Amino acid sequence: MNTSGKGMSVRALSIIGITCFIVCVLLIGCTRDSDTRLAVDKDGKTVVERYGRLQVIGTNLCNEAGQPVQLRGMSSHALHWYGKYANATVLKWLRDDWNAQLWRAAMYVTEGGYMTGRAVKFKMIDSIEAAIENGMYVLVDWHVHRDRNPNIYKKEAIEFFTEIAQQYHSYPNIIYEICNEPNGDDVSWSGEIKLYAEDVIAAIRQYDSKNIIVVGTPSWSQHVDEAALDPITAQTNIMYTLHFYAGSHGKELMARAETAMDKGLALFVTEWGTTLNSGDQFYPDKVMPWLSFMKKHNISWANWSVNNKGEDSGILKYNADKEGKGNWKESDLSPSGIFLRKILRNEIKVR
Ligand code: IDC
Repeated sequence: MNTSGKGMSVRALSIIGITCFIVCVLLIGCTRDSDTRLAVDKDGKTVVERYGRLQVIGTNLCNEAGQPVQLRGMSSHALHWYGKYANATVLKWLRDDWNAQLWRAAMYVTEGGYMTGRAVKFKMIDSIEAAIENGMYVLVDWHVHRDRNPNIYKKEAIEFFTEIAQQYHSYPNIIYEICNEPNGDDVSWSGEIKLYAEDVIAAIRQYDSKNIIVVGTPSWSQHVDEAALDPITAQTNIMYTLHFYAGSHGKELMARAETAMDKGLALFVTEWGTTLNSGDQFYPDKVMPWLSFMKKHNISWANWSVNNKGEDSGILKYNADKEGKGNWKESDLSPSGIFLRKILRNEIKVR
């Protein structure tokens, strides 16, 4: 009798033990999710309040405590065309309804941007102020694109970043992105981009010794492997830009990214699209492997982009939210917008 009673209790104990173990695993899983994937947590703390000053350790972006983090959020379209969304109301909407932790403010250098209209700088300032107000991180993007070689406007870039660093160095929200997409066969990493980067980084570091600086890489930020052969070693908290458009880029680019990480580079996908690199057509199925890849490697990202131009990569339908007020209904969103919102809200699971 006694023995069988003992047998029962051992069995009962082991069932209780296993159940506790499963519950603990689930709880740890959920805690990890709520810690790493919420713009605002259940206690009302914003991501910047929780993570503080970011730092690069090895190939990882880490919080102030040294734990790897993955930031996820949205990019603006060109601030001089669609700067109406660069305000605290839209960012709050992106934070609270979309669960976005990050805003990328894309300030084009040419194509009607900074070089021909310095007033666009105030859209950048609005973005930074809105991000600070909402406890979000903000990528301050010097959007080299058609101008190809960042050295052409290096003097202006140095002036611009010096001013931003002087004004905002005390805010952990700021992430400097010093050249979006250098491109062209004559614009190599060691011959052009690295030299530009070293000068701009030195200018920023005069005032801001800590905040992360992300450096563009050759061929529209698709050759992180070339930067990995000759990285910037004089400074810390440096990351490298990787860009992809899911309809155009797949395994080959992921392999290049892995090569770079194996060599010790920390990567940041400051821009990616659900479309072809032209911005057309929508490829949700081709996005999923990329999202898994970025989750696996803890690579932070911003999706292109918040606009109502009617392009497939834009999250708003043509002419929706003409004034930049946020408060979007599902009927305001493009297919890409509906998809992105679900990804950010963790309603589509990324494995
Ligand atoms: C595109 C915009 C488009 C605009 C064009 C101007 O989506 O509306 O007319 O710029 O040059 C990038 C660039 C980004 C591009 C985007 C899509 O960083 O500026 O935006 N893209 O083509 N790199 C790869 C794709």
